[in-house]
Amino acid sequence: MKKSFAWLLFLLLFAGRSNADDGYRLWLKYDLIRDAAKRTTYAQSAQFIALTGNSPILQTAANELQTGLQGLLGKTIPIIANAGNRTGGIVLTLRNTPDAGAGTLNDEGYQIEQRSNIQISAKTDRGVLYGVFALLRYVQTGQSLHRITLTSNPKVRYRLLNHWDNTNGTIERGYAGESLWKWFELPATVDSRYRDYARANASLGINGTVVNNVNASARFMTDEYIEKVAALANVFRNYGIRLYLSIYFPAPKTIGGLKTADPLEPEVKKWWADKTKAIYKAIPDFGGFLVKANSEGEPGPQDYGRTHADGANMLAEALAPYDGVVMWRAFVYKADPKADRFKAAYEEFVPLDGKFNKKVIIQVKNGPIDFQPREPFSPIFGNMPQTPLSMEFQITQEYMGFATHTVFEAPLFKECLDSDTFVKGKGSTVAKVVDGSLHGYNVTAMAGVANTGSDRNWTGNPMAQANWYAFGRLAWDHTLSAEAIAREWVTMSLTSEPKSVQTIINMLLKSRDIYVAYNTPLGLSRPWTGAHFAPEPWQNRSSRPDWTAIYYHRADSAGLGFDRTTTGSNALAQYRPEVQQQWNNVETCPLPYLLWFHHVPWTKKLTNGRTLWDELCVHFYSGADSVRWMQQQWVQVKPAVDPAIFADVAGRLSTQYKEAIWWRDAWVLYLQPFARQPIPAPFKKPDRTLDEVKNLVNIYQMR
Ligand code: GCV
Repeated sequence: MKKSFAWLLFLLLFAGRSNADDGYRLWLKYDLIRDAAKRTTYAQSAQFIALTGNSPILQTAANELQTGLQGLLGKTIPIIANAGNRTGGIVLTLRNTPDAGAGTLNDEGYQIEQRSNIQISAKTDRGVLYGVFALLRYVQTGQSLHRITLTSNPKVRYRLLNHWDNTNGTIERGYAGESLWKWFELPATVDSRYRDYARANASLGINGTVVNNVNASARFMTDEYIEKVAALANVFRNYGIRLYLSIYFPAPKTIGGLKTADPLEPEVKKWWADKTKAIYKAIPDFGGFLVKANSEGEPGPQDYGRTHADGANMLAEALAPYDGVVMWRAFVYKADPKADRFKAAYEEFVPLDGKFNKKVIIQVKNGPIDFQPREPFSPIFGNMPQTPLSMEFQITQEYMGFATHTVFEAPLFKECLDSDTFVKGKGSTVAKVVDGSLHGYNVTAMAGVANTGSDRNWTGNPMAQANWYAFGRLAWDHTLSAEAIAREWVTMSLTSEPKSVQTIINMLLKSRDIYVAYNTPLGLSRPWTGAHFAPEPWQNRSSRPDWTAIYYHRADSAGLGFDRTTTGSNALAQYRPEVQQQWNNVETCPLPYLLWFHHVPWTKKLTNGRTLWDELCVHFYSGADSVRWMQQQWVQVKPAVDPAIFADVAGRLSTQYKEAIWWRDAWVLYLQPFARQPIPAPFKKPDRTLDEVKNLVNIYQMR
């Protein structure tokens, strides 16, 4: 009897959610706060919303505040034009002069202060909108508004999602359905989901979106598509989000009828200038161009004997009359069997430092290879002091188990941002390069390759919403901890029951290391080919050497790993001596990076006393076992989480477990003949053969 009462109480207090949550509302659920006393306290400070000023974004801010509070407090808070002498409300104000109290704010920052009213002030309407979402977050996470005083400025200026979406509705590396953009229907039909997409992003402070794939179609430069994207931009604008386009470098030829796309040819320059003008006519706040050129078969300026700088500067000149930028990607590598792909981007870009137009930002992936589960930071960071560098993270889980595996990426993002480049002495972190504080640039950016799609819950795996959330929050403020971000997301999206919140946070924070352990431990990388999902460490044939698995792990009878010291490719020389020192000695190199930089004998004793082979086995086996642990953790939170979401995640975790064992078996069975070592106790030899695992992979790769 007593027990059932307690259970009922628990449900009343914490199960603040509607039935059968489909995940659509993301972290903007705004379910009624069950605790009436708390509700009353919040309501006392939110008796009205006063909106001084007038702009579509300010109106959005007031409406969002009203919608959020309506859900959380269960009543409609009136929006009024002026607070006058009234107290106990929330006042949204634009303060343009620094002495008016917003002196410490940058253009998009906000200040929240409780005096007789709660004042949300900012220099721009976007700042007010971000302040509104911050206030709602406070309430959603149960924090007190009493004497709240909060000032927050975004640390980088351009905070963007990059969508790798194609004209036919597919998404390159998308695992949550089709593209959100319904190109066949646009511009006449404007799906209401575009607005929901915009508000989710605005709630995180994301202020730009590149809507099409970097492997771009020239069609986006046609009048037909400019009209379509303009319809999207019209929706995004009210949420402070600017639209950008990826461009196909030879577009002047393919759709412009020119004989060349040489960036130094006057007719090519004119074509881009005219095209840019047409885009701005349709989209006055257009953000600019994102470019993948001379990369993985995409054409670019080098096809005409020109440099990346020539190409980027030509586009920057076209953008000169407007407030737009060029984001030129540094993801390049040539098919040279003797070269080390690790070094390629640095070799092409660092010599161009100082040669780019001031409107150009070079967009650099976090690591030197390609979004691996764990990579050292790209050595470009810190080594182009005269060029703004943007961080490109991948939110979509191309190499992280797609939407099946639960991998919380905030620890990965943080690991890279907090890495020390030492370019200006200790403390010269990658984050300080990206936010411009190290080299004094004010054109700063961070981009995340989106994991959104047409699935009702946006990201396929409900837990992957946390990665979209984490990217946005870190783009705003890279000093936030992964734990703080996880806590916000869990509380707003899954449950507010304290024990369950903690259990899910623990699970999320460990999930990335768990994935690395069964997938690519100790600094292994790219054991995949085409699909980027199934293990294929044996893969030794491809159209290019750096698209085989053996190129990366280099397993042989002597050992495992890629020697990037002076006896090997010497890629380490691209880092400062202090960084080199951390990694260049096999005796002291931290284990997570060991095989990135060293070819290590199988029986070599590592810093923890185990041999390399034994240590690998510990990772493969304990990694797979830890997925079991994640399943157990998830079961514990069942009473506190929506049943539909619970079941969805539970199903994915069970597949993840099966696949983790698959990964473990593939690696162990493939590597053992090289290592010629027994599988150490207490681990058991896989109960299938290497051929059986290979067969599974072959079937997986079939159409
Ligand atoms: C958009 C990797 C991915 C490609 C992607 C490329 C890039 O190679 O597999 O799908 O192309 O990175 O970032 O340009």
